[in-house]
This record gives sequence, structure tokens and C-alpha cells, in this order.
Amino acid sequence: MNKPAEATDRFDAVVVGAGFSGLYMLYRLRRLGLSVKVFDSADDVGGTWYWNRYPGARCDIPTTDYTYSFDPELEKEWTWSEKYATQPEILDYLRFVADRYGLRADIEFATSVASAHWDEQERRWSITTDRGTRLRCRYYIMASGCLSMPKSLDIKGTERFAGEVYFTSRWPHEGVDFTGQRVAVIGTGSSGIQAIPLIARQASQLTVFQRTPNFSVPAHNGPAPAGRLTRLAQDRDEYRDAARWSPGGVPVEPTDVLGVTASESVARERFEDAWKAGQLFSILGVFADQGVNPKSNGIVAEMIREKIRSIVHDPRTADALCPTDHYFGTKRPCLDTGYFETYNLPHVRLVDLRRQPITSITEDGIDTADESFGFDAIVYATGFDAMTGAVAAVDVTGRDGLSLTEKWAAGPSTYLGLMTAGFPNFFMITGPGSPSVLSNMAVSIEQHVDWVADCLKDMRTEGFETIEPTPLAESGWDQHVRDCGAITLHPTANSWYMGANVPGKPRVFLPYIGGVAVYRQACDDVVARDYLGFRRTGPGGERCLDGVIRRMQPDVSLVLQLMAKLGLPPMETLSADEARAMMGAAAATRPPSPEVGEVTDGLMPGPAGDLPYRLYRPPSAGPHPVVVYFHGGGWVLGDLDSDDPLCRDLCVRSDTVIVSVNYRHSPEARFPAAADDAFAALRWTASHAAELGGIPGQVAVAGWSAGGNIAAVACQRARDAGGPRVSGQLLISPVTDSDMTRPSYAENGDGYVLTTPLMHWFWDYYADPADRGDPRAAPLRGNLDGLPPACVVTADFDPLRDEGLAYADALEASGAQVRRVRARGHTHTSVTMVGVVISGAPVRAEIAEALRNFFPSAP
Ligand code: NA7
Repeated sequence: MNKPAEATDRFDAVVVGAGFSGLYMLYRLRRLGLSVKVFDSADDVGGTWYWNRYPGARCDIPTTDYTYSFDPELEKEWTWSEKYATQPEILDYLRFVADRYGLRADIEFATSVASAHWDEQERRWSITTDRGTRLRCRYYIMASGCLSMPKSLDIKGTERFAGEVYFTSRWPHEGVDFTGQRVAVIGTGSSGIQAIPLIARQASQLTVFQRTPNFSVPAHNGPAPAGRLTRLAQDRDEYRDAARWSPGGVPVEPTDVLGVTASESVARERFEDAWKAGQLFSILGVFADQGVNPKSNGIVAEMIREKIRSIVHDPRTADALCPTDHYFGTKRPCLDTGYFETYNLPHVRLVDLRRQPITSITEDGIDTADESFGFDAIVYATGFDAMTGAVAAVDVTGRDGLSLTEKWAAGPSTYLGLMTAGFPNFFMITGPGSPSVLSNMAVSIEQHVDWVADCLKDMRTEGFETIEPTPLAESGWDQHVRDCGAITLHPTANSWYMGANVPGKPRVFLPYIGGVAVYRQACDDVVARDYLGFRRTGPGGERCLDGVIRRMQPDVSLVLQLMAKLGLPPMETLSADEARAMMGAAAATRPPSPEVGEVTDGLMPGPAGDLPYRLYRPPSAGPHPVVVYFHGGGWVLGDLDSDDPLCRDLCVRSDTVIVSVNYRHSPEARFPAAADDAFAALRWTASHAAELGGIPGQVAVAGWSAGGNIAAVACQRARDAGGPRVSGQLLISPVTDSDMTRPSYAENGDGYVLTTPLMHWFWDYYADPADRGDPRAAPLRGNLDGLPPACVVTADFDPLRDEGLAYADALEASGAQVRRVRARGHTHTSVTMVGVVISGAPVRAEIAEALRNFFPSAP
């Protein structure tokens, strides 16, 4: 039997929570030879599975996957009886695990940690419990669960009700018999949806109060799927490894079918298969783009609504049960057994709180705006203060008296979801900023526990006593977590992922949505880079390699990975024609481009023959300002098609006419042909603005990459020639100089599409070395006085970044107005990948705003 902690006790580690994570943490720490005390407020192990005993409580990740994998022997000794095990079976399993490894000896039950204060002198945490015990420890680990702190009741009059009151999250151990009772259930999240069909079996009357209809798919529970069991039996290690390196912690075959392009029959077939599979990751993966693309998401959502309508007989009830206010998956979808069917029973009624909100709980029931209901029992299935609730429930104070709740007042801030700056040796298992609730928790828990245990082992080996993230590493990770969330539809929903279910909680996307595998790799990379972003101290001094582990936009790295998989030859090893063909083939696979008002192709005169152009007119009534646009491609590649998506995007966003001009290319027409054509195109467009539907006198130039180069040159030449007047120059990642020794070449010259060898290849085709200092080739070397306002866009991972910045500096020094747009986490090409790289959209919105502001009529 365990011994209660004494005031004088010192432990290496204190762990809060004896659920899935606390038990495994204890196991690992013990094996490191550390002294550990685990506290849990419950009377037994189990964590969430100890408390959530409501009827129908089951996991909704296949139980073969929702299980410990750290010990193959343990796996041999336990067989799950169903595809989705019940709460009692999972609790039995956790008890079995606790007994098998003798874990209870170090767990103090019915005891909560009340406070944890860091003592800088002692380099230890000082812990107090709700039983008044005080103790000290080197490491303080919260394994307190993501969905363990019930949300406080936020309904008027709850204390008045004289009947029985139950909470799904704190269900009586002896069970509840609702036979013959009039029962109310408030809440239709996973808990409500699981409990309602079973409560309906007993109650004489069941009334469900629904605030938000939820997406739910049938679990099709039964024996564990044979395919999964066979794969597991054949090669357990391979199977578990596949889970660890999967997007969600369950091995799945990822799809590359996009909802936006799939035929109706393919879409239907994929959906029906997922519906039959009865698995969250199947229905969440009908299309590769359903989490990020509203249209694709809408296809899946509508098919689920069709199913609901086909199950529920009463059309009004069916309608009320159909979710329409959030994208599918942006609130936690549910797996159910007979949930929607339950509403066909004569004694079950749905009350739609959107139509008739609860005004108050009364002594004998619930009053809504329209009706008074009498009940014998009310069941609250109203959810949790997710992800931060349990951590914030303890008074955690770090260095210099900084309290965790103060630090997190505007939302949690963590490094890897594992630690937070200012709180040395304080670890969170599946904390905010880690995949946690978006993944199979069992896999994510094991990964976190293993990371922490390995970290403590490394610290001991290397003689360190404390570890703590740096502010730089932490803010970098927070940014990355936000970037990952921002490209998805998640931030649009009032979900508990966003903290939106708890009144007053900051609205922040709490988990990390980059995926389990990507996340694991980031954690491993941090360790491999000598604990990048962590400061470790010990008697022998401190060590800290400061930095940010992931600076690139998540979708940009995904595109780079996909491109690497294609194994294309480096462009500079090809001939110009071969390179052009390769670019053309890539363009053919692009998603549909944005709609504009009108597109017309034409010819304009150039110095050596006609130049093809494509005009994009916005949908709004003209006339509009005009932008002469020059495509990218190193003066060698590119044409009107290559930059078509970008031109459309700029046209619609900036509400301007875009005239995209195809200038002459190298090696067929070398320097200064492209620059000459650009200036000619500017002159012709300016003098024909009215015919083109433009506003005379309101003409700007724009260009990307080499197009930015000739756009900048055209501005200098217009100034020298005394016209035309240019309203502004938009230079997107422009080539401004032929000097390739700037630091951005060293940093980004390899691995980000535009490479140093490729830039050499472009220059070699375009201009003789003797010409490369000519301001018509290297505008940075020209006279920059009297030039129009500029917007200069530079991307972090671009070899051309520094010459873009140098041009912005030089323009500013010469008195030009300059707006700088930093494409944070982008490469030379990624901002232009309209419809592919979602994180480019806000950057293009900023660019379009700058473009619009060149013109006097701009708002
Ligand atoms: P959830 O998913 O947060 O569901 C709570 C439900 O209670 C949800 O339908 C809420 O509506 C509803 N709710 C909450 N407060 C109120 C008030 N004041 N009035 C009416 N209705 C209310 O919690 P669960 O316990 O079901 O599931 C938690 C997770 O556990 C689950 O996602 C799985 O991961 C396991 P709302 O949607 O906020 O309008």
C-alpha cells in the first residue's frame, strides 16, 4: 500500500494524474531509477476513464490502437473484446497495467496537487496538496489530461433544481437507473451522443437540449476489424511504428483525392466507404483537402446531412439535427451507436436551443423561451475546460513569482507543448501546442512520456539539473502552431479546440494540427540539435543553442516534400526547352484558378515584333487602374500561362486590370531584350489605358522574380525618358542585382526550389558577365532618385531575399516610399502558388492592398 507523502519528503519527480499518461510516466521514471510520487484526486487509477462512467462511454479510436505499445509482452497479455471498448473495459485495462508493473505503490490517491512553486535557490519545485502535505521535487510533471476539468455550469438557475442532477464527466460509480423517469440531457457532444441512446432505453421520457447540432457517424461497433488484427499480428512493430509516424496516430492510407476535383461518383464512393468503416480518421479523410477547403468540406458535410435526414423520420427534428454552422471536423466529430435513430422513438424529443433558448433551470425542470418542462433528472453533458483547464487548476508559479495563469492569460504559450519558459523542469504531457486531442491520445502520450524520460536521462548523463525553453524557441513554436491552424478551417468554429466553449477563455487554437509524424520529427530534431531552444544548467555551467525549430510555413514544407518525391532533375541540368516543358507539365496539374470578370488575349507592339498579352478584368464595374505585369522564370522560362493564377488572384484582390505581358526570353533573345520589351509594354499600356478599360494616368508595374527585375528597370527607364508616369512598382521577390554573395544565397541557395546553381544558369543565359553590372540588368546599381512608390516583397527562404531588401533600402534612401511585405516562412516560389499554398493567401492580400494603394482613388 502506498505511503502518504510527508512534509520532509523529497522526490526526483512529482507527477499529477494516474491516467494513461501518468501511469506510463511513472513506469519510465522508475526505470531511470528516479524516486517518484504520483498524485490523483480519484480513488483509483484511470484518469478520464475513472470519471467518465456515463452509460455508453467508449473510446472512439479503435481500441487496438488506443493502447500502450511500450511493452510487447503487455500487448500479448491483453486482448480487447471490441472494436471500440467500453469505459469499464478500458478502466480494467489501466488497472491491469498498474498492477502488472506494481505502479500503485508510488501513487497517492484521493489527493490533488494544490500548488507548485519553483524555488530558484534550491532548483526544486515545492509542492503542496489539498491534504496539506508539502514536498519537494526536481521535476514537476503534469499528466493531468486534456479533457479532465469539467466546464463550470454556465446556465442560469442550475442550483434550483430539486431532482437528480448528473454530470457525464462525474458519473456515480454505482450507476443510475432512469427507469420510469422524465430525463433531460443538456449537451450533444461525444458524451451526450454516446449516452442519449442508452438513457432513452430506460427513461419514460427523454428530452435532449441541443445548442449546436453535431456531426456524428455510426461506429459500427463489433469485433475488432480483422484486417487491422491481422496486420498487427503479422508484424506488431511495423504496425506500431506506422501509427507513430502517421498523421493521427492510427495507421491509415492517406489519400490524394481532392474534393474540389473529384467526380461525383468518386466522391460518393469514398464517402460511403468511410461511412461504412465507422472510423473518425476515415470520415475525416474522405478528401485530402476537406480540412482546408470549404468547398471540399461542404461535400462531405452535405453527405452526412443527407444521412441524418434519411435516418430521422420527422423532417423538423432531422433539420434541427443537421449541423450547418461549422465545417465538418472543426468541432470534434462523434462516433455513435444509434444516436440519430433514437429521435424516432416516441418518448424522445429534441429541443433546439437555437429556436428556444433555456431561460432558466427551475425547481422542477427547465424553462425555455417557449415552454416549461418538468423533469425527474437532468444530465449535464456540457463538456470540459479543454487542454488548459487541468493545468490552470493548480497554482503553478515559476521563476520570479510568475504564475502560469498570468503567463497564459491571453492563451497558452509552450515549446512543443512540453514546457513553457519561466517554469524550469515543468513538463506537460500532451500540453497545448502538441497534437494531443487531434490524435490517438495513446500514441501521443507515449511519445511525450518517452521524450520527457529521455530528456531527463540525457540531462543526468550530461550533468544538468534544470531545463527550460528560451523565449525565442517558444514564440517560434507558438507561431508555428498558429500557422498550422491558420491554413485549416478550424479557427472558424466555436469549438473547445478554440477555447470557445468556456465563457471568457481566450480564443486560441490550442492543439498542434501539423500531425503526429511531423510533430514527432520536430521533437526529435530538437534533441538531435543539442536540445535546440532549451537552456540547460547544472553545476558545470549552462548550455543553450537558441533558435526556432520550424520557421517554414507548414504547407510550404509539404509542397517541398512532395516535389522532392517527384525526383525531378535539377533545372540547371536541362536545356531551356526541356526546362520550359517541365514547367508547363507542372502547370497542368494546378487546381482551378480564381474567377475574374473577364480574360482576353491580345498583342501589343514591341521593339522587335508583337508581344502577346493577357488582360484580366475584375468583376466590378470599370474603369480600373491598370497594372502591367511581368512573369517570373529567370528571363528564360514562363509565359502568360505560368503566372495566370497569380494574375487572377491579384486582379480580384486588388480590383485592378492586370495586363500580363509575355516578353522575349533568353537564350533566344538575350539582355537587354526582356528589359526593352518591358519598357515598351509599359509605354503602350499607359497610352492605351482607356481602351483597355483602365483609368488613364493610373498605371503601375508589377513583376515576380525576373519579372520584378524588368519591372524595376522599366520604372527607371520611364523616369529617364520623362514618362510614362508610373503610379507604383510591385516587386515580388525581384532580382535586383547580379551579386550572389549576399547571405541569403548562403542560407537559402540549396533546397528551396530556386537554387544558387539555377540562378547561375539563368544569368548565364540572360546576360554576358560584362553586362551584369548594367542597371538594366541589375537595377540596384542604377540611379534610384525620383522613382515611384514601391512595394517590395521578400521571402524568408529565398536566395534573392537580401537583394530585394537591399533594393527596398536603396529606394528608401533615395526618397521613394517603400512598403515592405515579408513573406514569412515562404520560398521564392511559394507565395505565387495560388490555390496550392494556402499560407500564401494572406501575403497576397497584403500585396494586393499595397497595389491598390498605389492609386489615388484607393480607399
Ligand atoms: P463537448 O464536446 O464539449 O460537448 C458539450 C456539449 O454541451 C456541446 O453540445 C455543447 O454545445 C453543450 N453545451 C455546453 N454548454 C452548454 C450550455 N450552457 N447550454 C447548452 N448546451 C451547452 O463535451 P463532451 O463531453 O461531449 O466531449 C468531450 C470530448 O471527450 C469529446 O470531444 C471527445 O474527445 C471525448 P456547443 O457545441 O458548445 O454549442
